[in-house]
Amino acid sequence: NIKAVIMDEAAINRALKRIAHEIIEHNRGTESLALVGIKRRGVPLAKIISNNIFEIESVEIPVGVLDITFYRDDLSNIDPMPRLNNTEIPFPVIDKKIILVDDVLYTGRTVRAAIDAIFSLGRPAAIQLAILIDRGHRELPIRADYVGKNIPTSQNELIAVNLPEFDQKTSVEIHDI
Ligand code: 3GP
Ligand code: 5GP
Ligand code: MG
Repeated sequence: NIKAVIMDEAAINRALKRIAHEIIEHNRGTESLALVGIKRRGVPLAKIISNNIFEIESVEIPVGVLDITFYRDDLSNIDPMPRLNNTEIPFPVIDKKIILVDDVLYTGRTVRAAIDAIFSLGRPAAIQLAILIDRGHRELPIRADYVGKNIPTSQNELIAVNLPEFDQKTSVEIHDI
């Protein structure tokens, strides 16, 4: 049950360009940077950010993929512990500045699991977090370094992030459950 469109395609593209600039500024360039998208929708976002950085700096930042899902025994039951399914990180994480990318930041449990997964592969120089939407309701001391948009939500609202790989449109919407 859709309540409002919060970002259209132009707004999403502007936010992802700004985040690319912020990443370069914050890290004083692109040295040692690597992006890791969290499946599913964090992956196309990480690729767009990598493309945006290439347009600004002419440097190709590698993109890895982490698959962290919440175990569900039915559609309404989400296990509080997210579990790691799959990693495709085609570069050594040792001494890299890893930027995790996800669509929505909520409790922070997915990001915690992602940090664990990175550390199981080696010791990075740093881990940073880029997120398209921060919807609040954190249950862990985790915050994002780069935020597309803060959207305060209630627990019975849902943020729909629509991206071409998975959806017929490009937008961010608020829904009632
Ligand atoms: P996505 O990463 O492709 O967007 O978290 C697994 C998937 O379930 C996500 O897919 C996300 O879109 C969707 N999802 C929607 N609402 C929720 C929610 O409240 N909690 C979790 N864990 N996932 C949600
Ligand atoms: P967290 O682990 O922070 O609670 O939740 C983050 C993960 O759950 C993200 O990967 C995101 O895809 C999903 N998620 C949580 N809430 C929402 C939401 O309202 N909308 C969407 N699209 N995904 C959500
Ligand atoms: Mg996600």
